[in-house]
Amino acid sequence: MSSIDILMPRPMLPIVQEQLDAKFTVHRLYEAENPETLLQEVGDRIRGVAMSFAPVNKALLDKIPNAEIVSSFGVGYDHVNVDDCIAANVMVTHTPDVLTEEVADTAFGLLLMTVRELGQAETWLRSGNWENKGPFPLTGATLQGRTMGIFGLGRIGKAIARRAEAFGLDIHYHGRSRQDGVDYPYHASLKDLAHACDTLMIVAPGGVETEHSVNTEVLEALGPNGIVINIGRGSVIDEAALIEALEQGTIYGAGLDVFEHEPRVPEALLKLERVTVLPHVGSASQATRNAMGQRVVDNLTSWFETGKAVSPVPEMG
Ligand code: NAP
Ligand code: 8YV
Repeated sequence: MSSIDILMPRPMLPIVQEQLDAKFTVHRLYEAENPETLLQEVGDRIRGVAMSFAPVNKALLDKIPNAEIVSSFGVGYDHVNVDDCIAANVMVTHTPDVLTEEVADTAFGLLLMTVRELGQAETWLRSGNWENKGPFPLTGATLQGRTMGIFGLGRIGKAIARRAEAFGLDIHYHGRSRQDGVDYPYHASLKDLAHACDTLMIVAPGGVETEHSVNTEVLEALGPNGIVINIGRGSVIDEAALIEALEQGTIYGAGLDVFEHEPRVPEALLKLERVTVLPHVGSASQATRNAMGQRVVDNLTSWFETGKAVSPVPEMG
């Protein structure tokens, strides 16, 4: 397979780079002095793309007209224009399942941190306040008695629900349709879900369909005891509306692993006391990221050896 040319737009994990270098001829766009010149030189030879979060659309596909497959790192693939790929007859793959439990653990940790202000409590101790000023103030919120509304009850959403059940929380959900065999109450609209719960767990994918679906109306429906946790994609929340809702006390607090314009996080959000922020670390353990990287390699290898991918995105049928 060393005669097969692969494009790598951005750096990837060593586990990916080493295996791809051993199997294929890899062209690293990020190392090129002039990426456009590199694409002009090798574009016709490229048969596969290995990437993490780099945009893939018609503009790129036109420069690599013989591409057969885009192997994307991560389960979310909102950075890939799947319609453009289908039009160009290009397979798109992602890395589901191998990260599900890790991301659910992070989501639950983020929820606990947010409700009980654990990050703030640690800062209190580290900055000497415990010794100099006394105990950390009691938290206004508790996890006990909460009702969690899950927006996006898929693989990760269900793994979060299992954890929430163990903590005694009631669970409701919203998605595009009611799921067979799921007993949690279903809400056909996000606003109805927000009305029914006080803890909104966002684990839906990004993209145009979900963009800004958590807006002022939804936050008002969640109410003054409301906590928003976002482990899905930053684009799902109208960030300006969230900041306003937190500033006005429309909701109680928020825990965010993802943001609208990563890695930029608005100053106004960072100033708020009852907000916990994480730098998109949902899947970020070495073991899980390596498992995701292995899947990127396996998708490419399987495609070129057998003509079938291991984990195509659902739109591939
Ligand atoms: P999944 O199994 O496909 O679940 C996605 C869920 O969202 C499904 O239940 C689906 O239900 C719902 N959904 C999809 N499109 C929707 C829409 N337009 N409107 C409303 N609901 C919609 O995916 P997953 O493996 O659980 O991953 C979910 C997302 O988590 C990823 O797409 C990614 O953005 C995010 N993620 C974040 C991190 C992180 O590090 N923070 C890590 C991994 C994943 P219906 O089909 O019934 O609508
Ligand atoms: C990764 C993710 O952080 O899988 C996803 O959708 O958001 C995360 O697991 C991301 O893909 C890294 O680029």
